[in-house]
Amino acid sequence: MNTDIHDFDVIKGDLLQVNTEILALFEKARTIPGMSKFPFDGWEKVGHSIEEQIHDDILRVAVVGAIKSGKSTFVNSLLGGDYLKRGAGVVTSIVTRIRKSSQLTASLDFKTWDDVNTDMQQAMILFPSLNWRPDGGGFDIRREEDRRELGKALDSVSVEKLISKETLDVNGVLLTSYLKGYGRVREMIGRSSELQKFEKSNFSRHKDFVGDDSLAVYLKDLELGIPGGEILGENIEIADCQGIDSLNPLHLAMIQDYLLRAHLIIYILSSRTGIRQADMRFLSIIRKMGLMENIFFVVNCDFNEHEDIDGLKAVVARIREEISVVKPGPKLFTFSTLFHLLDGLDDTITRRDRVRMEQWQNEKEFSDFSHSERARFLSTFFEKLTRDRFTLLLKNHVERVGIIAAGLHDWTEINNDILRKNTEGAKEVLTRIETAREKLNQQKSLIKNTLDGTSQKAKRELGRDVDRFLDVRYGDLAKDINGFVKKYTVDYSKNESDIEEMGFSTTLYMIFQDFKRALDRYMAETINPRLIEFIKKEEGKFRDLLDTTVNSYDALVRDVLQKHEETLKGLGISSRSYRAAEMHSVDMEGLKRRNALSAPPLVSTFRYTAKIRTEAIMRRGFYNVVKVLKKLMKKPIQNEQEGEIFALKDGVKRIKQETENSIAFHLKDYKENLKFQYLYKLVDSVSENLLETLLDRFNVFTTDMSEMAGLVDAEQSAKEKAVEILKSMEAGSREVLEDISRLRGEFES
Ligand SMILES: Nc1nc2c(ncn2[C@@H]2O[C@H](COP(=O)(O)OP(=O)(O)OP(=O)(O)O)[C@@H](O)[C@H]2O)c(=O)[nH]1
Ligand SMILES: [Mg+2]
Repeated sequence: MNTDIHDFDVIKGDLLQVNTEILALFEKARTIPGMSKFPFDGWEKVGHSIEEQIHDDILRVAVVGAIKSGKSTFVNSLLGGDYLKRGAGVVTSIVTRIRKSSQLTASLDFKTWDDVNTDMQQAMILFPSLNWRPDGGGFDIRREEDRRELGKALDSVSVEKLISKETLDVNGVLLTSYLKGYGRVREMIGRSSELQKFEKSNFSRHKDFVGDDSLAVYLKDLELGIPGGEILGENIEIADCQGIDSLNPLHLAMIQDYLLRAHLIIYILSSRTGIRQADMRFLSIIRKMGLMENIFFVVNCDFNEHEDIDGLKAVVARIREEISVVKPGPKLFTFSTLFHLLDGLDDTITRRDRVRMEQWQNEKEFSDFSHSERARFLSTFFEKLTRDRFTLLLKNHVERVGIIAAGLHDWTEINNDILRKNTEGAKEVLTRIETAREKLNQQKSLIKNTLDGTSQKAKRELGRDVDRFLDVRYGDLAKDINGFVKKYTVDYSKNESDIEEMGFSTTLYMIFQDFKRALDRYMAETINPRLIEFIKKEEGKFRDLLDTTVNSYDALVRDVLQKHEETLKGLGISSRSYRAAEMHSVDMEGLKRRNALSAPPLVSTFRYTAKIRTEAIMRRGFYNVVKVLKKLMKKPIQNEQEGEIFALKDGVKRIKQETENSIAFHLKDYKENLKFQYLYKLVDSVSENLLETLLDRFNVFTTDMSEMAGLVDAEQSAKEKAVEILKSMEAGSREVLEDISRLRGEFES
């Protein structure tokens, strides 16, 4: 197969053309005299939906890697322009998705006020000096009083103090960012649509949003439409993901969610740092998620960092060796993303960059190497992408269109044969066909019923597995998470000085933050990959069941059709050119993509904190309790802290209890969503599709022939007109069949 980048677009165009021609043939059938009931409703619908799917279906390419490894620069160099913000913020971050579009467009999707408030409330759990809500009502950033109180609370605990505790307090920064950006986004959120677009010359204004934490924190999603240049093809989405060693495990989960829907991964490394621990951690997560099949590695090299080309090659060799541990025989390429980006920018480049550029250009050895490596990357990568787009996005449609065209062709032949007979003969044949048709319809419902039975069985089995795996008490995941919570230990020795310095509630808050961070990380790095592994296993189980089902049904359908054809032959209807095409296994991935079916987001596994009740941990009048405790203790208390440490331990116990409860609540939620929002829907849509495809082949024989009976009696001129139309339809469908067989050829090799 020739894998020119543009081949995909050409074949896609051809397929669309063929589909249009078939739709036109249906239109033609409408003009047959006396044809009041249209026999091709079903096929026509399929034709239209195929058209839609061919346009909308998309393959996703995820660009990932450690922080500041040059991901955004890489994507820009691929697109040939400085479209993405380079060196964006750290605290908030979203996956930036890029698609081809007729003009530059940045679509910013804002969180709703509900999202924002929920987000903030979660961050406020145990936040010191925030037990001020007398009515316990929810925080609402739109209320001035709430903003003022939060501002005061933030000031009073002094975020700097928290930051100075080495662990940058994510929540503090998050809350501060929300408050800071409120004035500027107030107008934009809450409009009927939360989507804000920056188009054409305004396009680059989106960078102000992405680059400013206090604005970016309000974003839910960002999609860029780029006219594309030579690289960005149709039906592709490229996603620039944030650096994975960010402080926030939630961001890792967001990337995991994208990776699950992605088809190809490009992993960017920096030659300056080589493989870091964060890389190894992330790569092993990718492996655990079962996503190592389609991964490309790009070592982003900085010419200035290496003595000479041999020095660089030595670094790359070491990187290759290290990657091989998790991915043997990695596809690895080494070039400077910034060099190629600047190289492609021409006049828009700054003076400083130009100087840098020219210096790099003069380093012949480096720049030659980089050029050849980039070329090698582009050809390998696009060959893979083009090939995959053929097989994943088009192949199934070609098959389906083929079945429809063959059916249509047969229909015209059958009717032609009937009309050619004398009136008596034709009527006789039509009656016999009608009887055969009824039999066929019975077989059809039989197939439908058994298939329904199969999908019920699948649901029962999958449901049972899910219930077991995600059981909140005895399930594997629950046991492990609770084990983690129980084993988590706090070193109280350093807390004495903390209490003295920051007060009791701030200290407890800090302990909670450390605990939450550790647990979140455990969820993202250990629990989520296992969850994915499980879901994949269940999908595989379903697929196996399907394969057996498809095979046996396919045999059944062929058998029935063959018998029917023999009946027709006995009636003097010429034998068919059409042979029921072999059924291919169900395109489950395609159905998932097109119906937007995906497992409940992993990001949601972090929502457990939403259920943690601050008041259950920080009881009202807590300090009084401490005093009571002090009094109750037999020996006189040595110092203030002793009692407070005791109270702290009590607080930690409560934190753990609350966490376990909320995790149980959350797992139950996830379990139900996994079944009802994903697996069962998947079973339904796959069975529906399977039935449709199986029955496509019956269609030609089960269309209502009563119209034809009318025609047989019609005047000679009407009959002649009908025959003429049928003839031209037959010729048209034959041509279409030839086109399709040529298209099929494109997929082979
Ligand atoms: N000197 C030098 N700078 C580079 C090179 N590659 C990228 N940069 C710069 O490094 C900065 C970070 O690069 P980005 O492309 O934003 O990195 P990133 O991986 O997208 O970063 P995050 O998204 O924040 O994780 C940008 O200002 C780039 O211009 C290089 O080879 N040499
Ligand atoms: Mg970036």
